[in-house]
Amino acid sequence: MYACGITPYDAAHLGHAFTYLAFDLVNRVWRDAGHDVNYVQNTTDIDDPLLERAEALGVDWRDLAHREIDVFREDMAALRILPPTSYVGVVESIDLISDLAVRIRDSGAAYELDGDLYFSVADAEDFGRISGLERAQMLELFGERGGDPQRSGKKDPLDWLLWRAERPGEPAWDSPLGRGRPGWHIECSAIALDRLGPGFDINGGGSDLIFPHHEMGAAETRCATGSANAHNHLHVGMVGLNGEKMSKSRGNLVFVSKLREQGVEPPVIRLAMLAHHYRSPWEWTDAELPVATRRAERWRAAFALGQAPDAAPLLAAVRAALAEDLDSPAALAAVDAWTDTALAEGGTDTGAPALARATADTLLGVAL
Ligand code: 5CA
Ligand code: ZN
Repeated sequence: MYACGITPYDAAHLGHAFTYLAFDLVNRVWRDAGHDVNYVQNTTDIDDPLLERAEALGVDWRDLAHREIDVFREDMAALRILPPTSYVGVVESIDLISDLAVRIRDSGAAYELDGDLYFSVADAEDFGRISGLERAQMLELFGERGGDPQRSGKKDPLDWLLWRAERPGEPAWDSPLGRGRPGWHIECSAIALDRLGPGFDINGGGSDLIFPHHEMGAAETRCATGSANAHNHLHVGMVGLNGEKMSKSRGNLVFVSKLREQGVEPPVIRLAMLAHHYRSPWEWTDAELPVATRRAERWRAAFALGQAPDAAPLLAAVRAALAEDLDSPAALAAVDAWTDTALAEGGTDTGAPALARATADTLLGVAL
């Protein structure tokens, strides 16, 4: 499994956490089923937004990245999001990335423009298969999400950058393509191909990455290897605040680290997110935390009972809910139902509270 990781120029917000929670549920379901999971996540530790923010703050881009990576990993650990098998940075992968760009160039699907290397969309087989978008929508999103449809000299406005030749004042690395740095999509293609090979099970991230990122990345892998990168794509709904997608560029953020500083318990944050299905976009509001806090209190009280109703059916219900496209709201409802009965009527099973607690902890990552 490959999940697109953060660009570390700002602390992890609830949108990021919600995306990595979805992958964490897949990881937990697979492990529960006895699979060995190889889960790779990149870190975009060199890219335009990171350089721009570092310049605005007057700090070195490497220091900014290290600092934000540390905060992100602490937040993820606090939320009991199991770490990937490997976190792979772009800076440590420059050779892998430039090698893949060379393979694409040698296949004839790329061309040079003033020292930069572009993928020619005309050579992308099945372009649009992942996003299902019309060309006009593609052009709009490409412009909004890091692309350069306006650049003159390209064969097609949708052609995308594989390798950016060195610019004065920008970091650059030596490569067979000359000194420069990678374009965005190729980092994920190269890292996934190296660590997982083509044909791995799940590739994904937030739904803001469907186009252009995953469409263009899939085209790169198909061009270089002749096969699909992943059998399935998983895209997580956007978390918003005040009617807009929560995003670093808009600045309308609720940070996981801030909530923790304010004393909100990590399992409460996790419960608030689990109340939303991973594919649905939703808005963070002030109502989230009181509901999650109350739920945590009731679960905790039930798990502390000396005896309760048999929890084996609860374990089965949580497994069944997660098997149904990671239906976490249904899983929470199953624990709520067991909790309500346990607190209202008690029970006779002395092992049940521990089994219920272990179910919440192991499958849902809610440790109470
Ligand atoms: N480094 C690239 C991916 S290679 C990137 O998109 N970084 S990011 O820091 O902007 O986002 C990290 C992850 O969080 C991505 O999977 C992205 O799709 C997801 N994400 C960003 N904002 C939100 C949001 N508001 N709601 C849900 N997921 C989000
Ligand atoms: Zn990515």
